[in-house]
Amino acid sequence: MEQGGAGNRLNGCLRFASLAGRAIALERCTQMKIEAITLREIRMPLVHFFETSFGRITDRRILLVTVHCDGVDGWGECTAGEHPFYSEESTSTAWYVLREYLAPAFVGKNLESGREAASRMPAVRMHRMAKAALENAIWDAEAQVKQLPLWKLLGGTRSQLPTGVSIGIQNSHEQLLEKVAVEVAAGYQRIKVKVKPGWDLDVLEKIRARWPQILLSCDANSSYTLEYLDHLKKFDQFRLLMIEQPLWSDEIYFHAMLQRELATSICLDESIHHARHALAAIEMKACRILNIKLGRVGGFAEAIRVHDVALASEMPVWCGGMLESGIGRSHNIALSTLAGFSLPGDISASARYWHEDVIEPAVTVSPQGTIAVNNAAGRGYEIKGDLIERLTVRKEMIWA
Ligand code: OSB
Ligand code: MG
Repeated sequence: MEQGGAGNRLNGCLRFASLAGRAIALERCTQMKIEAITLREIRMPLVHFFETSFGRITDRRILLVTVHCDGVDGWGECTAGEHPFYSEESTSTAWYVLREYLAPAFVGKNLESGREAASRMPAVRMHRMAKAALENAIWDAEAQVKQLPLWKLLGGTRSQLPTGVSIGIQNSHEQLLEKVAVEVAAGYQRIKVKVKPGWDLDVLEKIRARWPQILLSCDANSSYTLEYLDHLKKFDQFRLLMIEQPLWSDEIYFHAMLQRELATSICLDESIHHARHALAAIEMKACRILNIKLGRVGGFAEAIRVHDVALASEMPVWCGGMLESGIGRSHNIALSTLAGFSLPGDISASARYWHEDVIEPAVTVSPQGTIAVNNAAGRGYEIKGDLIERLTVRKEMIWA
């Protein structure tokens, strides 16, 4: 709904008309003018290091985006890592793309919705985590303007979310088993461990011996090739819920070849950037489960499309995590309320990552391993502005 002059524009409000002396809601007017966009980088030390097949990290450098639109601030988190190892993006490349291309295309513009923002992204190839940070901030603002919980705006229906944990590679098997014990005792519904050649069969064997019944999966982050076929077949004995992204990060077809040889279900993470990839993977039978990450697919609009494609094929999905601060975490929670998110997600409690999270309340998980979705308008968690200021190491405001 493009409107005429400024006087005609009613920003972020319910428009009422008085009819026969009674006020009735005519329409929800959500024209949002983006006055400015703030980019900031915060540094947050992790409670415990996190190690995958591509390395160990102890401190996060997180890029946050704030869209300022008449009285409402929408927040988005960029899930790019410190280094371009999980994907080609990093905190620094996302800053560059947001600063030079994405933010300038949106400041001074009127938008109705996060979905519209997705359709108006400038023609920058890839850099989906940078785009997602901005698009998701606009959805966050839209939910506040409409006074709706973000999860309802997305079309979610679930109110109790099954939750799992992702446990990185540790210094020793003993240290890993201790970590698993802590998370099982906390009630998490699914334990996922990182694997790579040299940290796989022994580890899974020890976990299974001690916990024969838990829902267990593993994530290789692309650390195997088809030369490991016989080795990967040995994973079948552990009755895993899935093996996540065993092969190359840019491959779908060869995962289909591998899936035919394994009893264990493959779950794709890195390979899926959008709904067409999801459809291709489903058609090729390259996996039986999909991990959906907001940043990897470029934001809420595409994440919903990936979800819809999977749901139509009855392929279960779950929400992946990228060691997010509370802001990204709250968005992951909102996404996980969609009907197809039937498997436990990596959306675990704030305290597993941070001494103090940047949102209030912190995300907590019940002894049954669920997160209760709250009904407050917007993302459902307040921003701790003072803490974020203290954690900020660089900040730039972009005006029209
Ligand atoms: O592959 O899921 C992954 C973290 C960084 C990069 C890739 C991955 C992960 C995780 C962390 O597994 C999940 C979490 O946020 O707890
Ligand atoms: Mg993964």
